[in-house]
Amino acid sequence: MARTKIERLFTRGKTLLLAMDQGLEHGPKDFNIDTINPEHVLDIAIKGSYNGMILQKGIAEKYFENYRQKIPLIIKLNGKTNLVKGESYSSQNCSVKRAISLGAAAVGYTIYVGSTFEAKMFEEFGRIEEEAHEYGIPVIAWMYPRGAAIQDDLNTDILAYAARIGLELGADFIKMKYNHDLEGYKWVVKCAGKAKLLVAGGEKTSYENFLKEAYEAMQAGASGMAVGRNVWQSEKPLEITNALKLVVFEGKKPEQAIKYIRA
Ligand code: FBP
Repeated sequence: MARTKIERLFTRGKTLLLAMDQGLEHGPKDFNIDTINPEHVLDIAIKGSYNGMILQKGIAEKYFENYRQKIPLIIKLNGKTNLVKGESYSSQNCSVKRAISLGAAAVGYTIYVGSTFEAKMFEEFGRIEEEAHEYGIPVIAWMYPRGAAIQDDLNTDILAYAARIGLELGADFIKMKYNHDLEGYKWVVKCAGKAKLLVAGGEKTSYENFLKEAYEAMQAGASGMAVGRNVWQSEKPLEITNALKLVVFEGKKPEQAIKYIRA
């Protein structure tokens, strides 16, 4: 088995990834006349020196060629729309081999922990994890508790369980939501063990809230963030990026970092 190259996604042991798979997950409502063009968001990723760009394969195929040398690519191998109701299942739509031919430095896959389709996602993820590691690339698992069995998807014990499952299944990175329980989240990070925990951004909120969330996540021991809407839906995507970098890479407090966003 090849040695998994995870270092290329880090800056001084931490990472900041930009995600743009929301067109599939949520639909065009997340975008405006500028951000609907993938190149607009890719330019933010380059100018902001993100450690990686998360895309579905269709966007990578048609837009990533000119960015190939500039930023590591992470291909999300599964996805779903928000049109289908009921138990959540995110099906695989791209192979590891195809992702690698597109230049992927890592691959990602969402598991809805607690869904009645959980076993199916474990199986798909198991195959992906083995194949990706054969090629020597890391795997990011979006570990999202969701389904009728989950009463509170942000419950600390549930998040801790989801993080542990990610470790047990072989993920190198576990991407999950933050639940504003700083002390409890330290346990969540511990449960992820040697898998690196990355916090997802979520719906757009104020700069203050976003930076506070990032700060708390880092205080809890997270290895970084994988964010989307809070950056590219912002009127000041590069300024919020710079503020976020101060928090993630330099441990600056939110009230210090926010000064870098001009009024
Ligand atoms: P955001 O920072 O915009 O929330 O993006 C992170 C992410 O994990 C995306 O990769 C994905 O499209 C989205 O969140 C899914 O979130 P949800 O399933 O909660 O709608």
